[in-house]
Amino acid sequence: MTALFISDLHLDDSRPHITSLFEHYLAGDEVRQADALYILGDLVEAWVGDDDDAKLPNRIARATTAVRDAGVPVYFIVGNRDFLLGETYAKRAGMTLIEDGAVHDLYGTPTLLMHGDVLCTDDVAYQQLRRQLRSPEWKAQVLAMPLEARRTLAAKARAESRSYTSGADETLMDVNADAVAQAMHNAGVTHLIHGHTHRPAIHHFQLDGQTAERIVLGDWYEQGSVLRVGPEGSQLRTISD
Ligand code: LP5
Repeated sequence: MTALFISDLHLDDSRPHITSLFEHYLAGDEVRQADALYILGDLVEAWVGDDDDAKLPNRIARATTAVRDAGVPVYFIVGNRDFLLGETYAKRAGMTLIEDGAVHDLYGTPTLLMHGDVLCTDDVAYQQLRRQLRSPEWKAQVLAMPLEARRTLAAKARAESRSYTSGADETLMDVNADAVAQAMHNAGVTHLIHGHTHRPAIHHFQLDGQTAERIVLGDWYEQGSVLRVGPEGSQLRTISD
Protein backbone atom coordinates (compact mmCIF):
# COMPACT_ATOMS: atom_id res chain seq x y z
CA MET A 1 0.00 0.00 0.00
CA THR A 2 1.74 3.15 -1.23
CA ALA A 3 0.87 6.59 -2.53
CA LEU A 4 3.58 8.23 -4.62
CA PHE A 5 4.31 11.95 -4.90
CA ILE A 6 6.37 13.86 -7.45
CA SER A 7 6.59 17.53 -8.44
CA ASP A 8 8.83 20.07 -10.14
CA LEU A 9 9.90 17.85 -13.03
CA HIS A 10 10.09 20.90 -15.32
CA LEU A 11 9.95 18.59 -18.34
CA ASP A 12 11.40 20.33 -21.35
CA ASP A 13 12.99 19.41 -24.68
CA SER A 14 16.33 20.73 -23.37
CA ARG A 15 16.50 17.86 -20.81
CA PRO A 16 15.50 14.75 -22.81
CA HIS A 17 17.04 12.36 -20.24
CA ILE A 18 14.63 13.66 -17.58
CA THR A 19 11.64 13.08 -19.87
CA SER A 20 12.94 9.53 -20.44
CA LEU A 21 13.43 9.05 -16.69
CA PHE A 22 9.83 10.20 -16.10
CA GLU A 23 8.49 7.76 -18.73
CA HIS A 24 10.64 4.93 -17.39
CA TYR A 25 9.54 5.57 -13.81
CA LEU A 26 5.85 5.72 -14.72
CA ALA A 27 6.15 2.43 -16.62
CA GLY A 28 7.83 0.65 -13.70
CA ASP A 29 6.49 -1.62 -10.97
CA GLU A 30 6.63 0.98 -8.19
CA VAL A 31 4.10 3.20 -9.96
CA ARG A 32 2.02 0.42 -11.47
CA GLN A 33 1.60 -1.22 -8.04
CA ALA A 34 0.84 2.04 -6.19
CA ASP A 35 -2.55 3.08 -4.84
CA ALA A 36 -2.18 6.54 -6.43
CA LEU A 37 0.29 8.84 -8.14
CA TYR A 38 0.19 12.51 -7.18
CA ILE A 39 1.89 15.18 -9.32
CA LEU A 40 2.05 18.38 -7.26
CA GLY A 41 2.75 20.93 -10.00
CA ASP A 42 5.46 22.11 -12.39
CA LEU A 43 5.32 18.92 -14.41
CA VAL A 44 6.60 20.99 -17.33
CA GLU A 45 8.91 23.98 -17.71
CA ALA A 46 6.13 26.16 -19.15
CA TRP A 47 2.56 25.21 -20.10
CA VAL A 48 1.12 27.50 -22.77
CA GLY A 49 -2.32 25.92 -23.11
CA ASP A 50 -4.09 22.60 -23.56
CA ASP A 51 -4.08 23.16 -27.33
CA ASP A 52 -0.25 22.98 -27.48
CA ASP A 53 0.57 20.74 -30.45
CA ALA A 54 4.21 20.09 -29.45
CA LYS A 55 5.43 16.51 -28.98
CA LEU A 56 6.11 16.74 -25.23
CA PRO A 57 2.47 17.09 -24.06
CA ASN A 58 1.62 14.00 -26.12
CA ARG A 59 4.48 11.99 -24.61
CA ILE A 60 3.43 13.00 -21.11
CA ALA A 61 -0.21 12.12 -21.81
CA ARG A 62 0.79 8.68 -23.11
CA ALA A 63 2.78 7.98 -19.94
CA THR A 64 0.11 9.17 -17.49
CA THR A 65 -2.77 7.56 -19.37
CA ALA A 66 -0.99 4.20 -19.20
CA VAL A 67 -0.73 4.59 -15.42
CA ARG A 68 -4.44 5.39 -15.16
CA ASP A 69 -5.25 2.45 -17.46
CA ALA A 70 -3.26 0.17 -15.14
CA GLY A 71 -5.76 1.11 -12.41
CA VAL A 72 -3.66 3.72 -10.61
CA PRO A 73 -5.36 7.12 -10.26
CA VAL A 74 -3.17 10.09 -11.25
CA TYR A 75 -3.92 13.30 -9.33
CA PHE A 76 -2.58 16.66 -10.47
CA ILE A 77 -2.22 20.06 -8.77
CA VAL A 78 -1.11 22.89 -11.04
CA GLY A 79 2.11 24.76 -10.24
CA ASN A 80 3.40 28.20 -11.16
CA ARG A 81 4.71 26.85 -14.49
CA ASP A 82 1.60 24.91 -15.53
CA PHE A 83 -1.29 26.87 -14.04
CA LEU A 84 -2.83 27.07 -17.54
CA LEU A 85 -3.22 23.28 -17.65
CA GLY A 86 -6.96 22.63 -17.68
CA GLU A 87 -9.61 19.92 -17.76
CA THR A 88 -9.22 19.32 -21.51
CA TYR A 89 -5.63 18.13 -21.21
CA ALA A 90 -6.19 16.48 -17.83
CA LYS A 91 -8.89 14.31 -19.38
CA ARG A 92 -6.67 13.48 -22.36
CA ALA A 93 -3.85 12.54 -19.97
CA GLY A 94 -6.02 10.43 -17.67
CA MET A 95 -5.34 12.77 -14.76
CA THR A 96 -7.72 14.12 -12.14
CA LEU A 97 -7.16 17.80 -11.35
CA ILE A 98 -7.39 18.56 -7.63
CA GLU A 99 -7.35 21.91 -5.86
CA ASP A 100 -4.15 23.40 -4.49
CA GLY A 101 -4.90 22.88 -0.79
CA ALA A 102 -6.88 19.67 -1.13
CA VAL A 103 -6.84 17.38 1.90
CA HIS A 104 -6.52 13.66 1.12
CA ASP A 105 -6.63 10.84 3.62
CA LEU A 106 -3.34 8.93 3.36
CA TYR A 107 -3.69 5.66 5.25
CA GLY A 108 -5.61 7.31 8.09
CA THR A 109 -3.69 10.62 8.08
CA PRO A 110 -5.48 13.63 6.59
CA THR A 111 -2.79 15.40 4.57
CA LEU A 112 -2.76 18.85 3.01
CA LEU A 113 -1.47 18.82 -0.58
CA MET A 114 -0.14 21.96 -2.25
CA HIS A 115 2.24 23.08 -4.95
CA GLY A 116 3.82 25.33 -2.30
CA ASP A 117 4.23 28.69 -4.06
CA VAL A 118 1.34 30.23 -2.15
CA LEU A 119 3.27 29.61 1.09
CA CYS A 120 6.17 31.83 -0.02
CA THR A 121 4.48 34.95 1.34
CA ASP A 122 7.73 36.88 1.93
CA ASP A 123 8.17 36.98 -1.86
CA VAL A 124 5.79 39.91 -2.28
CA ALA A 125 6.64 40.54 -5.96
CA TYR A 126 5.84 36.91 -6.79
CA GLN A 127 2.58 36.89 -4.82
CA GLN A 128 1.42 40.01 -6.70
CA LEU A 129 2.30 38.37 -10.01
CA ARG A 130 0.52 35.17 -8.94
CA ARG A 131 -2.73 37.01 -8.17
CA GLN A 132 -2.64 38.60 -11.61
CA LEU A 133 -1.81 35.41 -13.54
CA ARG A 134 -4.42 33.30 -11.75
CA SER A 135 -7.31 35.68 -12.41
CA PRO A 136 -9.88 34.15 -14.79
CA GLU A 137 -9.82 37.35 -16.90
CA TRP A 138 -6.04 37.20 -17.45
CA LYS A 139 -6.13 33.51 -18.24
CA ALA A 140 -8.97 33.92 -20.75
CA GLN A 141 -7.17 36.82 -22.44
CA VAL A 142 -3.90 34.92 -22.74
CA LEU A 143 -5.50 31.67 -23.92
CA ALA A 144 -7.21 33.61 -26.71
CA MET A 145 -3.79 34.53 -28.13
CA PRO A 146 -2.25 32.50 -30.98
CA LEU A 147 -0.11 29.57 -29.78
CA GLU A 148 3.13 31.03 -31.11
CA ALA A 149 2.54 34.34 -29.31
CA ARG A 150 1.93 32.43 -26.08
CA ARG A 151 5.23 30.56 -26.55
CA THR A 152 7.07 33.85 -27.04
CA LEU A 153 5.41 35.35 -23.96
CA ALA A 154 6.24 32.29 -21.84
CA ALA A 155 9.91 32.46 -22.91
CA LYS A 156 10.04 36.15 -21.95
CA ALA A 157 8.40 35.45 -18.59
CA ARG A 158 10.93 32.68 -17.92
CA ALA A 159 13.85 34.96 -18.74
CA GLU A 160 12.49 37.67 -16.43
CA SER A 161 11.87 35.19 -13.66
CA ARG A 162 15.40 33.77 -13.99
CA SER A 163 16.81 37.27 -13.70
CA TYR A 164 14.62 37.99 -10.63
CA THR A 165 15.38 34.72 -8.80
CA SER A 166 19.13 34.86 -9.47
CA GLY A 167 19.32 38.14 -7.54
CA ALA A 168 16.74 37.38 -4.84
CA ASP A 169 17.48 36.49 -1.21
CA GLU A 170 17.32 32.67 -0.78
CA THR A 171 15.19 32.94 2.38
CA LEU A 172 12.66 35.09 0.50
CA MET A 173 12.04 32.20 -1.87
CA ASP A 174 11.36 29.63 0.86
CA VAL A 175 8.03 29.10 2.59
CA ASN A 176 7.05 31.41 5.43
CA ALA A 177 6.66 29.45 8.71
CA ASP A 178 3.55 31.40 9.75
CA ALA A 179 1.92 30.83 6.35
CA VAL A 180 2.60 27.09 6.71
CA ALA A 181 1.13 27.00 10.23
CA GLN A 182 -1.92 29.00 9.16
CA ALA A 183 -2.60 26.79 6.12
CA MET A 184 -2.31 23.61 8.19
CA HIS A 185 -4.37 25.04 11.05
CA ASN A 186 -7.12 26.16 8.62
CA ALA A 187 -7.17 22.72 7.00
CA GLY A 188 -7.21 21.02 10.41
CA VAL A 189 -4.20 18.81 9.61
CA THR A 190 -0.79 18.00 11.06
CA HIS A 191 0.66 16.73 7.74
CA LEU A 192 1.55 18.75 4.64
CA ILE A 193 3.21 17.71 1.37
CA HIS A 194 4.34 20.30 -1.18
CA GLY A 195 6.96 21.12 -3.81
CA HIS A 196 8.02 24.38 -5.52
CA THR A 197 11.02 25.38 -3.37
CA HIS A 198 13.30 22.55 -4.61
CA ARG A 199 14.48 21.98 -1.01
CA PRO A 200 13.65 18.31 -0.40
CA ALA A 201 13.30 17.53 3.29
CA ILE A 202 11.04 16.13 6.00
CA HIS A 203 10.48 18.77 8.68
CA HIS A 204 9.02 18.12 12.12
CA PHE A 205 7.70 20.94 14.30
CA GLN A 206 5.04 21.81 16.85
CA LEU A 207 1.63 22.95 15.66
CA ASP A 208 -1.28 23.65 18.01
CA GLY A 209 0.46 21.52 20.68
CA GLN A 210 0.97 18.52 18.40
CA THR A 211 3.91 17.20 16.39
CA ALA A 212 3.42 18.22 12.77
CA GLU A 213 5.18 17.14 9.59
CA ARG A 214 5.94 19.08 6.39
CA ILE A 215 7.42 17.11 3.51
CA VAL A 216 9.04 19.04 0.66
CA LEU A 217 9.48 17.25 -2.66
CA GLY A 218 12.64 17.72 -4.72
CA ASP A 219 13.00 18.86 -8.31
CA TRP A 220 13.94 16.70 -11.31
CA TYR A 221 16.64 18.92 -12.83
CA GLU A 222 19.55 16.47 -12.42
CA GLN A 223 17.73 13.33 -11.19
CA GLY A 224 14.27 12.31 -10.06
CA SER A 225 12.78 12.87 -6.59
CA VAL A 226 10.03 10.62 -5.28
CA LEU A 227 8.08 10.45 -2.02
CA ARG A 228 6.51 7.15 -1.01
CA VAL A 229 3.82 7.32 1.65
CA GLY A 230 2.43 4.16 3.21
CA PRO A 231 0.79 3.03 6.43
CA GLU A 232 4.26 2.58 7.94
CA GLY A 233 5.50 6.11 7.15
CA SER A 234 7.16 8.17 4.44
CA GLN A 235 10.34 7.82 2.44
CA LEU A 236 11.81 10.60 0.30
CA ARG A 237 14.47 9.50 -2.18
CA THR A 238 16.16 10.36 -5.45
CA ILE A 239 16.01 8.18 -8.54
CA SER A 240 18.13 8.08 -11.68
CA ASP A 241 18.25 6.00 -14.86
O1 LP5 B 1 9.52 29.77 -11.90
P1 LP5 B 1 10.75 30.15 -11.17
O2 LP5 B 1 11.28 29.03 -10.34
O3 LP5 B 1 11.79 30.75 -12.06
O4 LP5 B 1 10.37 31.32 -10.16
C1 LP5 B 1 9.13 31.31 -9.46
C2 LP5 B 1 8.53 32.70 -9.59
N1 LP5 B 1 8.37 33.08 -10.98
C3 LP5 B 1 7.31 32.68 -11.69
C4 LP5 B 1 7.23 33.16 -13.11
C5 LP5 B 1 7.32 31.97 -14.03
O5 LP5 B 1 8.60 31.34 -13.98
C6 LP5 B 1 7.06 32.46 -15.42
C7 LP5 B 1 6.92 31.29 -16.35
C8 LP5 B 1 5.52 30.85 -16.45
C9 LP5 B 1 5.40 29.95 -17.65
C10 LP5 B 1 4.02 29.45 -17.84
C11 LP5 B 1 3.09 30.52 -18.14
C12 LP5 B 1 2.79 30.57 -19.53
C13 LP5 B 1 1.86 31.67 -19.73
C14 LP5 B 1 2.24 32.44 -20.92
C15 LP5 B 1 1.46 31.98 -22.07
C16 LP5 B 1 0.89 33.10 -22.68
O6 LP5 B 1 6.44 31.95 -11.25
C17 LP5 B 1 9.43 33.69 -8.92
C18 LP5 B 1 9.63 33.28 -7.48
C19 LP5 B 1 10.22 31.87 -7.43
O7 LP5 B 1 9.34 30.97 -8.12
C20 LP5 B 1 10.41 31.35 -6.01
O8 LP5 B 1 9.17 31.25 -5.35
O9 LP5 B 1 10.50 34.18 -6.84
O10 LP5 B 1 8.78 34.95 -8.90
C21 LP5 B 1 9.23 35.92 -9.74
O11 LP5 B 1 10.06 35.68 -10.57
C22 LP5 B 1 8.59 37.26 -9.44
C23 LP5 B 1 8.97 38.28 -10.44
O12 LP5 B 1 8.41 39.49 -10.04
C24 LP5 B 1 8.46 37.91 -11.78
C25 LP5 B 1 8.87 38.82 -12.87
C26 LP5 B 1 8.84 38.18 -14.23
C27 LP5 B 1 7.55 37.60 -14.66
C28 LP5 B 1 6.90 38.37 -15.80
C29 LP5 B 1 5.62 37.71 -16.15
C30 LP5 B 1 4.86 38.47 -17.17
C31 LP5 B 1 3.58 37.74 -17.49
C32 LP5 B 1 3.75 36.88 -18.70
C33 LP5 B 1 3.02 35.60 -18.67
C34 LP5 B 1 3.50 34.52 -17.81
